[in-house]
Amino acid sequence: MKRSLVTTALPYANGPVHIGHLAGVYVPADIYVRYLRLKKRPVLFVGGSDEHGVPVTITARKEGISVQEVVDRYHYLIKESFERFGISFDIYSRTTSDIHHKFASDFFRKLYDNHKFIQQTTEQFYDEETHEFLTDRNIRGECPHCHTAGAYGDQCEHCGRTLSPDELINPYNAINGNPLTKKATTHWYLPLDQYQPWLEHWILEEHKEWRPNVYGQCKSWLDGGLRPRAVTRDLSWGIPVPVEGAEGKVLYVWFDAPIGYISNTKELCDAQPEKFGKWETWWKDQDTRLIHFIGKDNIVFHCIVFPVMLKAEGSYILPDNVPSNEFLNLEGDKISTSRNWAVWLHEYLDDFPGKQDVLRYVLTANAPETKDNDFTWTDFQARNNNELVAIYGNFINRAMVLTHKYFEGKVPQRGELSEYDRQTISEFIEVKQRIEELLETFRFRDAQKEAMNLARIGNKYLADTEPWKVAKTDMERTATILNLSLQIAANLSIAFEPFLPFSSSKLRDMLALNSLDWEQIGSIDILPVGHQLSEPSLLFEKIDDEAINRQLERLARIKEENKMKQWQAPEQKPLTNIDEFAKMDIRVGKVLECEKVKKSDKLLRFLIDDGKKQRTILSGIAQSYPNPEELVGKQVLFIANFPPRKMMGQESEGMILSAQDADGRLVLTTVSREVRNGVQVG
Ligand code: B3M
Ligand code: ZN
Repeated sequence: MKRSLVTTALPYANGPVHIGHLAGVYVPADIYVRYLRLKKRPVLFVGGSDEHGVPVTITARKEGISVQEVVDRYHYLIKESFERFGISFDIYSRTTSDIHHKFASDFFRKLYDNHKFIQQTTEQFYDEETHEFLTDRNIRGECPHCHTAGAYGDQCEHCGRTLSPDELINPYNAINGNPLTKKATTHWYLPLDQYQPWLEHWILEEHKEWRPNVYGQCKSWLDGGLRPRAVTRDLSWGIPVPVEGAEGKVLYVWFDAPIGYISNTKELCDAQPEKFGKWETWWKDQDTRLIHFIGKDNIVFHCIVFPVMLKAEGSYILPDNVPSNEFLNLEGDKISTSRNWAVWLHEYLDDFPGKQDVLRYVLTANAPETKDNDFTWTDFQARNNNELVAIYGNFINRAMVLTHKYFEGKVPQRGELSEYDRQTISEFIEVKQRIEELLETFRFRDAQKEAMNLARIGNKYLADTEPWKVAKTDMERTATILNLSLQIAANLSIAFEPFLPFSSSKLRDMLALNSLDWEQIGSIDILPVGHQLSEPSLLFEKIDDEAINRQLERLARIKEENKMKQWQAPEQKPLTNIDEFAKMDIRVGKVLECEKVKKSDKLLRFLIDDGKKQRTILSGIAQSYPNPEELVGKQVLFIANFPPRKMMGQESEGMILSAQDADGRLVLTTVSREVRNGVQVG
């Protein structure tokens, strides 16, 4: 029997974790590991925080604290979030540990000694004052394309073009504004190109079973031709490059982070050898299958770069599968830590205490396994109320309550089975094999659907057989129905264990079921006759509109704040002149009437005293002024000499001037002191 080593991407300790992390990586991995454990197959589940890289250093600088403080704060927060959601790691460690530093350093040194790297010296941007080389993100300057100031060394956020720092006009240090010079620096590169033929065979020929999104991404990298990649950086935060003369250089974060999978395994095995054996067995024995759970932005590192590192080292096994998910969006928008567009796990638990399984359920039901998917709060509520509560919870509650009512909470004796009983049994008996097939092939969404089907079968069975009615005339039949229902409930507590571990354990408590044996799924003799059940309690609770609205309001608030934050004054238009301006007849007029145009949600109809006559002007600002009456009596600026034009069947004579605020709201322009109606502006 092959043993499985399951790893999950090491999240950057630069912020809390959110539902995207959980849905993409940690819940599927946890389902898989729990399943393997239930199948009694040897498995090791390794996680940890990625504490190197540039972003943590930027956060530290921004907040005026040390990098160590940043990674400490988030490492413990992330670790706790995972624990609270039942992600059952055997170890969750961190890449700042001494063990990891030494291990990654030795790994590098071995490749170095065996001449696996190429060494190259290039000219890079340098800050003479702070004595540091800058990463692309930390270099800013004028965009060579649209000439916006402050474009980043890797991209101009204004025109969206990808840049390299060399293209920037007058590059400067983004952190202190210092001008930059060029200086020569030496780095070590992993010659990926040399491994291209091997990778093509190993992935494209030998791993056709990988998910199409993973296989496809690898193929396109390979088709594009691989190039050497630098595995060192000029930075002070990280693992020092263990080579003479490499002072001030550290291992590139993507070089050391995947080694974290190995060093964390070593940390665990060294601490508890009797329980977990030797770390080498997990990493070097051909009977281990290595499985990396990751998000799609990490595919190249896990399918190409890390395998090349392992291959170059020579004594390691290679990943057997890399079940990577696509992305989960939130209410239609990409999840973003910097824009606070996320549902943070620690906040979710404050808002929905005890409802870990609800989130696990919804994230698996919507898992972005084959394409990007969307998390919405209304779907969350619907899945809880209509599936977990109405089907699974309802079934369990009825079975429990009725058994207490008619049989003092003891599992009653089954009599002869009816045709319908037999049909029900035959339906759920196949569920085990189907769930297994789906889990073995990493189709967690469908696997959970099968488990839910089992609950559906049970719920339908009770609804159809109506034991509460039968009990009036036939206790023997009632006993049979409830016995079967309780057996299905026991089945559910096992089948749902990988997906909803908290509810499964609660259900087993209710059923007073101590054992947990996966192989019993499909059996109708899990609970012996006369077995005393515990008191019933609700397995799931309804989530009301109020709780959902609170979440939606929070997101709406964040969206508003982001709009304001991201706003930038628009670029100046091309030069014009006084003659062009003089053609515009801009005047002041007083609002006499203002009302909504019927059947239009955008237009307001203004009646204006323009000093000579009353004129009607239609203006598309209704959404910014929900109470148009408030504008009556105000003086506004308008262009008087636009040709009249018809809108929604009414003629508009001119255009009222308004300013568009950062949040998109339109604000009418006016004069700072009352003037005569009809005066000109210029
Ligand atoms: N920390 C990137 C990420 O969180 C990186 C993963 C490392 S896995 C070895 O997406
Ligand atoms: Zn630009």
